[in-house]
Amino acid sequence: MRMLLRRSALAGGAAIVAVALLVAPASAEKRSPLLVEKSTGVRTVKDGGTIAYTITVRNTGTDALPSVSVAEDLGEALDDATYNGDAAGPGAPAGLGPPGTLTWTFPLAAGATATLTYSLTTTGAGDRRAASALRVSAPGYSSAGVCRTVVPVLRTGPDIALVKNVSRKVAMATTTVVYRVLIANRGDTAGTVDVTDDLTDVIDDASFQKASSSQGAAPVYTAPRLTWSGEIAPGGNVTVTYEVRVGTRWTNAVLNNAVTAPGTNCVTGQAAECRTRVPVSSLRLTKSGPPPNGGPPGTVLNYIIVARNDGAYDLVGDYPALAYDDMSQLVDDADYNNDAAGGPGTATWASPRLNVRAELKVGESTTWRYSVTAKAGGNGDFVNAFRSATNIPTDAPPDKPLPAPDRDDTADGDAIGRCRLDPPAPVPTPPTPSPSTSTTSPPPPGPTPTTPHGLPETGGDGRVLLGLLAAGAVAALTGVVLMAAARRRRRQE
Ligand SMILES: [Ca+2]
Ligand SMILES: [Ca+2]
Ligand SMILES: [Ca+2]
Repeated sequence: MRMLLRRSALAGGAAIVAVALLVAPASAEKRSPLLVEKSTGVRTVKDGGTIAYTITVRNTGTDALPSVSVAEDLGEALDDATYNGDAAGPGAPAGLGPPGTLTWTFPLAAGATATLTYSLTTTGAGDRRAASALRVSAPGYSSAGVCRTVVPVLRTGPDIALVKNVSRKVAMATTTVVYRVLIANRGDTAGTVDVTDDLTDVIDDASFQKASSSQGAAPVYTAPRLTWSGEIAPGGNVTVTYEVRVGTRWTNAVLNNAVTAPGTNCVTGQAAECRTRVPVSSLRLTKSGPPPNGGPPGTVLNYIIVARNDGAYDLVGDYPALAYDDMSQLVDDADYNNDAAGGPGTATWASPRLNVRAELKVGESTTWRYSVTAKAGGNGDFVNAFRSATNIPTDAPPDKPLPAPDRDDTADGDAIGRCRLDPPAPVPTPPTPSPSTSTTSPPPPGPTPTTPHGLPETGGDGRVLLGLLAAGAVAALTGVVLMAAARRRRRQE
């Protein structure tokens, strides 16, 4: 199958046409005669497989080109593959030149096509993207950009990947938190895996409860690590499940842990799919006030209530800090004076409760003072209690999926690129100061505009287009200068 990437050529062609219509300088109408196509032959390759490249360079012009240079930069492929020493075609190189580049140099007659080939064999090392970048140049023509191809290198053998999910976004005291580690083999042969979850930063706030696996051996918990080892058939998977229970006292109020397994996506456990973090929410309430025997009727009794977010979860938005001072056992002995003062947040009286609401980030607190006046007729117990009514999310975070396996249908798998050389870019001629050209700015100083080195295949169109527009602008200025010179000649005649 052959696919052509035409964007560069189309965008460049459109730009040239536009400039030509505006000023029509003769030098800008001449298009590059070189048509370059590159094929990798395959969209993907497996470990140990071969990528056979074919590059065709056709001189579509009417003049022979004495020297065409084709340089293929293998810098991003040699981490994944070895060069087979088989470059062929006119002017084929004897070997790789520094830095990992194959260069063919040859003459090309008008209408002729040169076919250049070489191959790589993948090693299973590297970043699994065999990328190569082609530049073509000829005297009088600068390279319009780079034909960059990327061939994904697929694994052979087992391909074991893990993902770990958890049952709660947020926990609180006594919450049971359930972890599920899915271990899947997407490869073409069975593979063994050793999975470890270090629970050091979990069991400082929670206690380990139990663990199980969907098949194979049972997980083993030896504090602080949970481990599971086993073989997984190609296409098979195992789920290891385990539970912890948050305590009522904790260290850093965060259940933070990661699975690790050599030879998988979780070698270090740093990838997001390998980790979970469950904050523990807590609102610590304190209260100071008079002794519970209160005082004789008419005595004013003062209270201070404080709510502090001492967990690791911000109590804001839909889940603010909520607490209430329950005076149901006090109102028979005293009247609330409707004088709550403090903050942040609000304190509102709804007999027999004083309700406190505040947005408290981790570490923040809200403080309120109020008073009651003792009265006769009660049972003499001046009892009230400050309690939390805070809600937290009880749902699970969205399940993370397994990371995508090496696939053969990614956009990066476009295996065939096409590029075309720039039209000739005339050397800018400094304008002669003259009234007839005074409305035009001088052309930019310096060398002929060229395309920046290292243009990627994707995202390069705009830069190529800019380069072409710059060349067109220079050409337009040259056209103005030529017309001015013609007018001067006519005046002199
Ligand atoms: Ca690579
Ligand atoms: Ca912890
Ligand atoms: Ca009472």
